[in-house]
Amino acid sequence: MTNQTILLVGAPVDSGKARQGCLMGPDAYRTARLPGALRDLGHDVTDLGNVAADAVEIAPRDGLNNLAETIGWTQALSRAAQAAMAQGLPIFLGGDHSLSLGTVHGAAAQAAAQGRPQFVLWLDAHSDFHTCETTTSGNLHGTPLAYLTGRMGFDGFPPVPHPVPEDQVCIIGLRSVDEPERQMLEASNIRRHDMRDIDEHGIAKPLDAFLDTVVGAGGALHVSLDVDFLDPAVAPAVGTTVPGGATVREAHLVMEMIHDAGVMTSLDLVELNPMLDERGRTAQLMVDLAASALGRTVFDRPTPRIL
Ligand code: EXY
Ligand code: MN
Ligand code: MN
Ligand code: MN
Repeated sequence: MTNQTILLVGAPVDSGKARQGCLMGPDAYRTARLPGALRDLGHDVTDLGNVAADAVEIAPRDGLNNLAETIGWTQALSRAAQAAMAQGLPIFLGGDHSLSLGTVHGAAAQAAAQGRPQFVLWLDAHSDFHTCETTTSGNLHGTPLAYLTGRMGFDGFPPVPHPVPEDQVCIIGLRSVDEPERQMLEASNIRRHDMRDIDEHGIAKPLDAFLDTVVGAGGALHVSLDVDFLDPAVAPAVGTTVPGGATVREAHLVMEMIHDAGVMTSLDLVELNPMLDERGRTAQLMVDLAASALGRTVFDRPTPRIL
């Protein structure tokens, strides 16, 4: 794989849920040496700093938390994603998962401009498939996949002129799905693999099938990696831990296969809450996973740094 131009885009979004702390995520990734880890692999890395949310005035809506702020982030991050994708491969340093409302919106617009089909790989314990009408928590980090696949119920958000087709979305890692999400998922063509599926068949087979589809279509692949995809025993720094998640090696294998497929065009690192971390180990694991997705192999891992 040739060296790539990588743009780091800080997205300190904390509006998608009640518990605060994800706004510190971008600096935790910088402190855990994400830029250096990618440069060590030979990539050209530019840190574009942090995006700021647009100021949006919209009446609060009952049952939805931080609506105006989240719309402001969606607008700003969609523009930032389109601009960065024109220059290289952006890595969005989150920030909670509501940031993907904007990053994938922008990525899909850029892919459409290039005439490439957009694919999305969602690595998450949750399906994040609520609309503003079905959410009971009111936390908008639980909604991006519904918005991005073009569902109704997102009044006030930017229109979605390039919805990602359902059969071009694959969720891996599921183990916490709310009833309305389950019903909508079952009525959809979204590819989904829960942890039982992974236990029974392994993680490589469904991922390989999806990546083959992306490669065959000449697609652009956006990867959205939620910290809670991982088992909380190895990744405690997230507010929405669910036991029974991916192991360190399963997660690395996913990233290594993504690298080998050569189709990743953008990446989100989301939901890291440094307030909940233990000596930076979750931040460090996320950095190592990003490095695997960008070409680090099992044979060239450096001796771990002691944080
Ligand atoms: N389904 C739950 C809700 O809507 O509140 C939990 C969503 C958690 C979303 C996290 C980030 O993946
Ligand atoms: Mn998520
Ligand atoms: Mn999650
Ligand atoms: Mn294959």
